[in-house]
Amino acid sequence: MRTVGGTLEDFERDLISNLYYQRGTTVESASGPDAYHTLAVTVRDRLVDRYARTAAAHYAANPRFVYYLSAEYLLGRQLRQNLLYTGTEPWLRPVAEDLGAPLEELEAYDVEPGLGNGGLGRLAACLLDSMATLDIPAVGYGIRYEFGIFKQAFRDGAQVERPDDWTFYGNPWEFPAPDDRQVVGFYGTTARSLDDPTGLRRQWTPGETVRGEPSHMLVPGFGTQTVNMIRLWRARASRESFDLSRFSAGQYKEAVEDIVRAENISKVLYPDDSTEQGRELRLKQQYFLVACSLRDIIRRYRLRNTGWDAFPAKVVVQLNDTHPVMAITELMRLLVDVYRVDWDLAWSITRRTFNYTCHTLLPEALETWPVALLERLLPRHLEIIYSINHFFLQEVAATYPGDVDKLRRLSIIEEGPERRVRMAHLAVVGSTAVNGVAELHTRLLTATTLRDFAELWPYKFHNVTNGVTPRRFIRLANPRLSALITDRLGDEGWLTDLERLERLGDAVDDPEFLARWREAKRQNKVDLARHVERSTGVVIDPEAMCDVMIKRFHEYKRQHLKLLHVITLFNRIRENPDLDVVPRTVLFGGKAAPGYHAMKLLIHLVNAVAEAVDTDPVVSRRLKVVLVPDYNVTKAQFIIPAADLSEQISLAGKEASGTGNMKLALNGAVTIGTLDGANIEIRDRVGAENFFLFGLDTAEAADLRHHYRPRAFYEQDPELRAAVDAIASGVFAKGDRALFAPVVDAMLGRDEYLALADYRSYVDCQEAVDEAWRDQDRWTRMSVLNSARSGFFSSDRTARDYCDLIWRVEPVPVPS
Ligand code: F58
Repeated sequence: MRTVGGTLEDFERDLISNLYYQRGTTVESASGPDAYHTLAVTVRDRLVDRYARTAAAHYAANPRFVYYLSAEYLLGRQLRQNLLYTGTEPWLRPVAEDLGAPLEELEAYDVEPGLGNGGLGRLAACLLDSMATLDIPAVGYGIRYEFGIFKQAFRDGAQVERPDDWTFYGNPWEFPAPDDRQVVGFYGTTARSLDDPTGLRRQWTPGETVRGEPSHMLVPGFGTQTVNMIRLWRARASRESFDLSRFSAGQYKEAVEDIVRAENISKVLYPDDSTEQGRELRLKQQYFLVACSLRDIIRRYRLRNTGWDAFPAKVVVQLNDTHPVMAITELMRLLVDVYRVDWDLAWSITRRTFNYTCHTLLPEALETWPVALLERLLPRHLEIIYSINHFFLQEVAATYPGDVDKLRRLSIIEEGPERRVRMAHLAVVGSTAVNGVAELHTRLLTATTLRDFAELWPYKFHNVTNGVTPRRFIRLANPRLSALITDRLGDEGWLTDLERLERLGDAVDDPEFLARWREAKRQNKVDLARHVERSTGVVIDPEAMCDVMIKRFHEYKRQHLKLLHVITLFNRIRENPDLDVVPRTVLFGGKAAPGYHAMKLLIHLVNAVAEAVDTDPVVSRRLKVVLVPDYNVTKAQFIIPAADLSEQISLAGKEASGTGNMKLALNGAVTIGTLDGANIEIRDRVGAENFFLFGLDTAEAADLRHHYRPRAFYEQDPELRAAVDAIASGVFAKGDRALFAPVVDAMLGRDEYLALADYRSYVDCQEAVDEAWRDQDRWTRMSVLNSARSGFFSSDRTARDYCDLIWRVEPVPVPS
């Protein structure tokens, strides 16, 4: 099915033609970017026919569509993916030769669109991939940030952020669609609608308008004909915004002011939710995304449908966290004010249209917006929120008569010195279904963060455990292991039916298979070593255990706990140079938000420890520490296949799910982890004997928090003390005791995430890891079983769960 018609000769002919007519050049004089761009459009064009047939099939079937609204997408590189999905992958080498461009160089131009921060953005990309693969009619909506997630570099070990100018060479994967542009308003005033006696319909006159210009990227399914799309909006000033008279008068800055203001909306992805700065711009982004997307959704709905009654039957909107939740008020505004639908009917339509996925448990990560800001920026939406809240609280009061505290807790408005709108509450009130992203997460969500809502509407809450696409995260990332698996299982069917990996379980008694498995891992480590040496200069030994911690830097994820372990190993080897230790390469990857000073300092410390380890002749033979710069999807695809040990060490009850944990297990890394997020489900499936468990569970952590004294742990445990003291002593800062003092103070002061409490259990568990590693047969069996039993964590299963539990959509096959 994955053939696209045509032969290598056709492909080569198109390539030369595209090079000539699109880039205006020839093979002899083509530059690297010319070659890349030409190859990209030639591959892309092979998806266009499928895309057109998908649109036709959808038009004919008039099905229910899933509209995925997300402020973030981390799509990863497109070239290899689209080669694979069009069946042209084997041609890459001959074609690169034709173009006279080394493959590595071609790939280097394939810049990933970093339109997201971390797991939430990558989950969106995995779900789109799976929906297309399952023939689900779906569109992803997002923002086409001009600058994506910053590029991370290190200066003397400290993180510095550089802008991500990802479209510098152009983006061959997108199609502009200027005909579908939309106009969005901000600020202004509202007034009564004279013909509406209820006062619920009002008129908004915005004080500023901005144009949203869409472009789309194709989202092909694997092994099927469906090609869906992701539509990204870019903010532009309306044409009238350019003040020609001012320009002519030499007032250049003033002449373009409005243009700059408008275009700032899609200028940059927010890497941080902790600073006050730019809050208004961020809210503008959020509203811009939902306003453009809803207008587009309505436009699409009206192509085949009339009236509003059928709207929820044809449209289901999934809100990826609270960032697009203003869509609830925007749909109400459009229905009530613009299309003159009665409030009650509009509300019923709205609630049946939306669903909300929550991705956190940290109360500080639940978005709220100051009422005063909304009043200025989106005055009509604030009125609508007040009305929604009014009717909602009436309902609550009827259910719990006299319970004022309940009203206060449930209200969409948070009272206090500064009144704020609680976006998660608006999301729950305005949605049919609310879901957490792993079983523990959903349980804790309904028991703590959203408990009052879960009591009020228990039927609204669901769990949909996250997943990852096996196409990108094993087939593309790890071709060696994929080939071995395909060889063992007979065909590539496992790529769309990942539970078939289970059959690898039989192979653990086959020494030849185990040897091939181990060899694939070793080769992957050789490749990784080459990358690491090129990007950091550090030479790593492919025979050493590859111990990997890759994720955003955040206190709750506890990179500092891993570092305490590293320093403990460092101390042990220095004290006893003959100690029999398992050689390890500890590989960190991740960015810290630019305003998150504690985590930036920790990054600095990781680099400092890495240097201390590397420059110690005795230690460096057994231990290496590397912080791979600028961790992103591309780097993940290099690192994950080489990993032996997967570090999933967040404090229990803090990580909603994690998805890196799934990618690593799927690629045969064994996890050391706490009972947190999806670790629990991974352990249940791979078997307790193939998982290194340590640390407090959620209930124990919550208990300890009440009377926690980190110093007590520090004082009782000499190794812990030595590790903390080493940081305090300045050995990692050329004697400067002040530099990393805040890290020590945070540990010994509050130690918010109980790292010191979990230290002993963690370090001892690492001993058990070493012991297992020493028996390479045993380790390889564990590795195979981790992979074999990870089938559940395919995002195809996740997408199916959403379809069954929440979306109630059916596949629409696209004919060849
Ligand atoms: C992540 N959230 C969760 N947020 O932390 C992770 O456990 C989960 O597996 C994943 O979502 C997918 O469900 C996450 O990535 C962000 O990136 C925030 C976006 C807004 C700015 C601050 C970071």
